[in-house]
Amino acid sequence: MTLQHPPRTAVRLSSTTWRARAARGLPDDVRGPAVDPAALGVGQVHLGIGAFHRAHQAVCTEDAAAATGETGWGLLGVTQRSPRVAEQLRPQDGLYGVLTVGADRTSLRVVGSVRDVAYPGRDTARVLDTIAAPTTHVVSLTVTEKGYRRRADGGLDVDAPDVAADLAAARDELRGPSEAAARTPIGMLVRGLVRRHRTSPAPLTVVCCDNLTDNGAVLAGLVVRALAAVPGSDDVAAWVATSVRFPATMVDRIVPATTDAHRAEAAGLLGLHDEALVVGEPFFQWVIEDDFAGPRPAWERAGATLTGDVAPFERAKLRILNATHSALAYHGALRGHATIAEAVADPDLEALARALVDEDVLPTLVAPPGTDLGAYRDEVLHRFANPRTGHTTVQVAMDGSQKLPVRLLGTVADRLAAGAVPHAAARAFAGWVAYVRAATAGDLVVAGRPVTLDDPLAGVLADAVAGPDPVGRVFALRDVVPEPVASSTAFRDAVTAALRDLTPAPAAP
Ligand code: CS2
Repeated sequence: MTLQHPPRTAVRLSSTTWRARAARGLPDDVRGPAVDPAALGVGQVHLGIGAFHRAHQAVCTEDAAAATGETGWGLLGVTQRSPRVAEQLRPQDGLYGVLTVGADRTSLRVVGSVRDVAYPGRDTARVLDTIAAPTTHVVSLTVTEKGYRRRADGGLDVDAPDVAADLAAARDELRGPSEAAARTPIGMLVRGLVRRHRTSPAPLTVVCCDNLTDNGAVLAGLVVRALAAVPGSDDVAAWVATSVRFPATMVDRIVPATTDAHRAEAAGLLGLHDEALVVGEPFFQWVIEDDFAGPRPAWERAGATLTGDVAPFERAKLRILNATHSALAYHGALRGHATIAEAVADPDLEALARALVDEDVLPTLVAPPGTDLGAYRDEVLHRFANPRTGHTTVQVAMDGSQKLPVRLLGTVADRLAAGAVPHAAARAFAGWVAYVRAATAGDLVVAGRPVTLDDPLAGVLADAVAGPDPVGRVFALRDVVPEPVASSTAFRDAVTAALRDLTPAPAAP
């Protein structure tokens, strides 16, 4: 049976329709906000209000508020380049559903912690005012790897026109409010910090929730670099050094793109149409460095772990979960598998994922306290196998040039430093090169649909893989393959050999 998008006449979720719905009684598998949304004031600004944040931190923030009874932890969510999420959430008074799809149970929860949504193209002034407000204590981010605008050496790309425009606006902001629309998340953050310093320099905590190694320190470094490029901002930089904290975090929940079938399923449970629905697996993990400049939601009362050292959790998650995810996505798509669940059910690909972890990743890791990494690997593969998630290989395959250096090449560098050639990691990397080549040549069809390359470096990559030595040309891209991996002949040869195995031999004449 094909589930259809609910009819346009279905009543839309909003605070009024939700109240009426709840008054009629809810089925066991549907629940409402844990707090009264109307009673919440904004205490946190979130940059990058995509599906991941709404299915992860926004839920935890609401549960933390419910656990303590505090009413100051509502969220102002900020979109990135498009107003779409604002247009989905505003007519719904910020309410949205999270459809949790377990292998054998589905449930729906309406979340009310997002109290306001802003689109930088229109609402930059409001976002800056809210970052500066003394009632705001936390700014958090999920803007994806590419959102940080890092150069190959990890520094901020201050010469990129949009970053430069934001830094010029930050300079204006030193003298008074600059209302120019922010063009990058880092620009929005830095301008917000300048405004806060100018107006009410209360301490602030900036929580990076993206899949980057040492994400807190990385973000702090980008802010410092940005301010160094803003003449006259020394006082702001000194205040940031003393009064703004950047804890590291590890976030984990598989959040596939919402489909019409999900919307229809949610509408069936809720009896209301939800344009802002997000979907997640049952698993949830959030490990946060306990390093805050001021108040924070009591996230530890809502399932998060506050700890002194996030690094072992973050390394294990990036190198086991995210790296095998990518390997399954590229190799899976090349074999025509539409979903990660189908890919991991393919015995060859499950063997590749296990080899990657067992041979190359585990020797580079220190187990986080209380964690058995073998059991963690099995749990991850079990989560991937959940057929209800519907997470597509093509979704995970996106932005490989930004993701692989973080999730795979650290493992490679560590293995090479230990004198080993990481052959399983080479196979994973070769899968990406083959995927890029097939997608840019127009040769990749998954589930009957042609796949094009979705990557900020798509043009450069297409050029690199079109010629006779794709691996050598990709290794020459310093934005993608940094030293010392780039100069390892052994690793390059292993990738070349693995790519050869992935390339069908030309048909006999
Ligand atoms: C995935 C992640 O799309 C991807 O690159 O590997 O989004 C993954 O689902 C999350 O990190 C899980 O926490």
